[in-house]
Amino acid sequence: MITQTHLQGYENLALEERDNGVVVVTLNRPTKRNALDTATIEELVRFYSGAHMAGVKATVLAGEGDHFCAGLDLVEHWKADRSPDEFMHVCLRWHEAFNKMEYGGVPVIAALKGAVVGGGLELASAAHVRVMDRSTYFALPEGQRGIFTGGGATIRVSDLIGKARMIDMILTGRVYQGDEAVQLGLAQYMAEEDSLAMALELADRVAQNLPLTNYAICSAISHLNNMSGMDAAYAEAVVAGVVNTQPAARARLEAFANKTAARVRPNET
Ligand code: 1HE
Repeated sequence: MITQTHLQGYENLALEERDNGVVVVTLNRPTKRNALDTATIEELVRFYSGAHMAGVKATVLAGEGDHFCAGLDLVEHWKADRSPDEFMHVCLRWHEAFNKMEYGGVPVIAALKGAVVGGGLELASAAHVRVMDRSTYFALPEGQRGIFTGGGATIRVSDLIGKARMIDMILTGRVYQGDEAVQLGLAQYMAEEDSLAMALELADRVAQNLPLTNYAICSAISHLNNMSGMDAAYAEAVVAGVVNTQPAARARLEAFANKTAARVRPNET
């Protein structure tokens, strides 16, 4: 049961609770191609900061309209004529939001379409799973706009596709799309029909995992990857100590021992 107050009071995000603890979080400024203004970032901070405690089991992150997200709201940024200090703090709020997504323990499955560009790609990179479709394209137009990434692309996009490709994207404005984008790692799935439908299917499956297991997958792995190998191995053992002995896991282990649990089989070809 999700705490209902946690789903109320949003203007730039549309939240839809499904019956299995999954919440669809939709960027809801289609006339602005879901560009990220400061108000949207604050709503992402609020939602993802409290999602685990509110009982959300998984989220699908989507965009209203034809495009997932056009990145930083360039018009707001231009009009505000910010000082370096002000824009540093804008970026720190982006990091707050995206870190809450990546490290918050609640699975985030992004349903991508159309433009996933600039800060839109930084947002998508903070999701745990990305599903694209044939309309989806990825770019970092910052180089051409006379600016620089500030929402984590230097880290997360580099993690996905490697530093050299990330540098090429921002330097030359290179666009990736189609199967090549999946092969490079910008998305894990290509939906031939509808990325939202596939993301919902994945979220339904993920929501059946035990919450503590998902918490470890969607928080500990990112933390462990920031540590030295020795420390990560130690911390992984500690996490496994907690997760692998959780009482809720005993029924699942017993089902395997009793041969009533599903076996792992190859996909049908
Ligand atoms: C926007 C934004 C935006 C659209 N900020 N308002 N991001 C970019 O450089 C991408 C900029 N956007 C585009 O290239 C295109 O808008 C799209 C390819 C995404 C969509 O094209 P299209 O033809 O469907 O729409 P449009 O006519 O360009 O825009 C429709 C409206 O959305 C229009 O507003 P209107 O009030 O004149 O109707 C646009 O101004 C508005 N719009 N994109 C503000 N980004 C922490 S650092 C992060 C650095 C970055 O993210 S750099 C931003 C990169």
